[in-house]
Amino acid sequence: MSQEKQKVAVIGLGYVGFPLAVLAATKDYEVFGYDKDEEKLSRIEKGENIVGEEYIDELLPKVKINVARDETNLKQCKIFIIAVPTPVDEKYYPDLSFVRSASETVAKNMESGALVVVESTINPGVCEEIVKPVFEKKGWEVGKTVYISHCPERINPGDSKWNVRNIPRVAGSFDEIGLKKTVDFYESILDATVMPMKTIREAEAAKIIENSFRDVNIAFVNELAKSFDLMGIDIVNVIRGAATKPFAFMPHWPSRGVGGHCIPVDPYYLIEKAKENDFDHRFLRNARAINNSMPHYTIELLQNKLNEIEKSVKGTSIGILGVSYKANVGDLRESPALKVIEELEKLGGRLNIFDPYLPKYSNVKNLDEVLEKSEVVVLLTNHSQFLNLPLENFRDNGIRVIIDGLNCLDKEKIESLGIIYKGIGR
Ligand code: SAJ
Repeated sequence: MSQEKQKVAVIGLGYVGFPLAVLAATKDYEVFGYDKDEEKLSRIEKGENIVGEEYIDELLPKVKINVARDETNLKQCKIFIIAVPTPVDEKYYPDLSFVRSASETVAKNMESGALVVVESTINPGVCEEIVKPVFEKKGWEVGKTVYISHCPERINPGDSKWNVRNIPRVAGSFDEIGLKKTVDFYESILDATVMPMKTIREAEAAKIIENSFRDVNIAFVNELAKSFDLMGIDIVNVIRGAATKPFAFMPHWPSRGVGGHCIPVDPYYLIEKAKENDFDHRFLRNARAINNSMPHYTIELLQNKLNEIEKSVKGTSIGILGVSYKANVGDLRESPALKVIEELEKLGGRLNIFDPYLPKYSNVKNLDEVLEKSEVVVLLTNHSQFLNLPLENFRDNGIRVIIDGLNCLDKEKIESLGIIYKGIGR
């Protein structure tokens, strides 16, 4: 008689929870998926790859994910993974309501001895101040009848190399038993190392600094881009040159701004948390302000180039190439393109918007239509489809100015075609 599989519940079946559920189901676990979104649940029941990642396509046919519509079905699980969103609100305050409500669902539907792992990105202190009290209020004793850990997700959407299987992790818990249970679980499903942290706060802090590191480095080159624009220096070439140094330099690239669910969000977790100790993360705040200024800076570049041809934004037909925050995915979260579009509309621009991954957000059918209808073009997402377009198409359609918000087009070639080109810092 084969040994009964251990049951794992994944709460939150998005770009983090769903790949983890699939991966665990390929190992010696029976997986139960729980999510508030009925559409997601029915698509999973139909065996659909709801995140669209290619490596999931290979794994999906081999697995079965039990969709738990009734939360009491979760009672049979011994391991609970919480992978719900942790966005910030319009004032950039962390919204932990999803983590709280997921914790309540688990605390109501578990049995003694369960392991609860929060994967969502949270600031240091959340497991102690938000998650742990939820379980204690339900009568569970952390370290005895429930074990609570944090193993921050590191999913990189659209990345063909690094994915839930092979990305190393860190893990922290309130006690040694909880830590061991957590490391054992992740080592049983990952082809990657799991570094045990000394405290749960260390694990919470690790993820926050990973992404804050990226945000401040992008802000660094964005500030350089503005300065070098005034000096007539091509910042992209300068960074390429600096990157020939084989140590102690890590290239980042200026752009129309920083979008996504992680990089522009996570630093605010630290900024807000530190305020409780009257500490001001000035450096992180300044980096956020620089990155948040880039959509407007992109418009200033457009206005300067329109002036060169005696035009203004008002009344000009402007092609917008890309709305997604990242290449070759259709994701609008914190997308800088949305801020550029909003401001251009306020200035009276007539926008022809096309994103191949976001047809609902496009107001023209395809790339050809954008070029036919537009006098100037602003590229805001470096989708491969845009990079593969022969540049002569811009000239043949009479495009007079190209603003390259991702510095991804061939500046020299475009200028040789008689088109005015401006990138971010080049
Ligand atoms: N961006 C720049 N310049 C850069 C890099 C990115 O302007 O040099 C912009 C992008 O256009 C995008 C935003 O920043 O709008 C975020 O880009 P990203 O490549 O960081 O993409 P994300 O948001 O998917 O970040 C994920 C993160 N993964 C997790 O949080 C688990 C991040 O930690 C990874 O470092 C990142 O992928 C990655 O390495 O690609």
